[in-house]
Formats: sequence, C-alpha cells, structure tokens
Amino acid sequence: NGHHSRTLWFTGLSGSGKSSIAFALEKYLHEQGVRSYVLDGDNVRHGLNKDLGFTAADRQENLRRIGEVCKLMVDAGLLVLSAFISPHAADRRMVQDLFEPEDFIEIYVRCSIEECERRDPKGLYKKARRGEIPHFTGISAPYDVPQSPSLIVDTEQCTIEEAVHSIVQHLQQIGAL
Ligand code: GGZ
Repeated sequence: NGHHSRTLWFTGLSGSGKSSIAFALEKYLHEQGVRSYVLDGDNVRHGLNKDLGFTAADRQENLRRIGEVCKLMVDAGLLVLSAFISPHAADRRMVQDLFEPEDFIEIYVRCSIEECERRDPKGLYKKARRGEIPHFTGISAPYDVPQSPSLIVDTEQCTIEEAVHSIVQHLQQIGAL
C-alpha cells in the first residue's frame, strides 16, 4: 500500500464537517486495507500545539507544524487525512509547498457560515457572537475560500456518506486508490 501515501488536506469553516468526513473516510479506507490516519484539532491542538492559540501568527505556526507532521507520516507510508480550518490561503500554500504536487490534495469542505452557525455543535458560534471568543473564523476572523482546490464537497448539498463517496471517486480517478 506504500503508493497510497499522500496528504488529503481538508479546509473549511468550524462545523463544516471536515473531521466527520475525515473519520468516515478513514473507516472506509481501513475496510479497504489502506492505512490512513486523521489529524484534527482534537488530537493536535491539545498536545503538540497546545502552546498555540488563534491569532494569525499562531494559526500559521499550527499549520506549519501540522504540515511537517503530515510529511513525516507520508514518509512513513500513510494516507494522512488532515482536517483543520486553515483559513489563510498563504498558510495552505506553505503546507502544499512541503510536498510533491501529486502528494498533496486540497479538499474544500464547503458550507455557508449561516448553516455552520445553525449547526453550532459546540456552541462556539454563539459564544463568538457574544464576543467571548476572539478571532473566531467567519465571525471576527477571515476565511479565504480556496480558489483551485482539487475537490469541493458541499455539506449543505450532500451527506457525510456522499462526500466520502465523491472523495473516493476522485482518488480513484487520479490513480491514488
Ligand atoms: C476558529 C476555533 C477558535 C477560533 C477555538 N477560530 O469546530 P471545532 O472548534 O472543533 O474546530 C475549531 C478548532 C479550529 O482549530 P484549527 O487548528 O482547525 O484552526 S486553524 O487551522 O485556523 O489553525 C473550533 C475551535 O478550534 N476554535 N477557537 N478563534 N476555531
């Protein structure tokens, strides 16, 4: 399975569905015998990057370290599923530049801010609206919409399962699966 190793980079707003899609895809890949691993805020921001917050500089450093970890995991032969907001186009480019072109696949998990705010699974948008969370992406901090992602999955139009299916199809089309 060594030839499966690359990074799938999910970007999108908080609540857009990045982690849900990444974990559902990991489950599918596991069933297919493809070794993958999900990196997201829950396993990176509480450990490796617990010294970092959400200023533009801290997000850049967060994503720089994550990019380096992705690279190590790809070198180790894994298909890495990386799910971070990664709101700044320049930071996504910085990570992309660590990889050979074919080893980095950007997936834009599209969902409107209105729908993310309706979902608000952790109550963070509500807090951000009350001014309790500074630099909250989509409310008081920017999100640069990806201009040329490898793939767009729209979670207002499709279910998690459908998103996984379209990613699998895309990976098959480009010979990555
Ligand atoms: C955005 C924040 C913030 C602020 C805490 N802005 O939906 P979640 O809760 O579980 O995932 C979000 C996570 C974002 O961390 P990332 O490492 O993905 O961000 S970045 O790529 O920009 O570095 C959210 C929570 O942390 N969270 N404060 N101010 N999201």
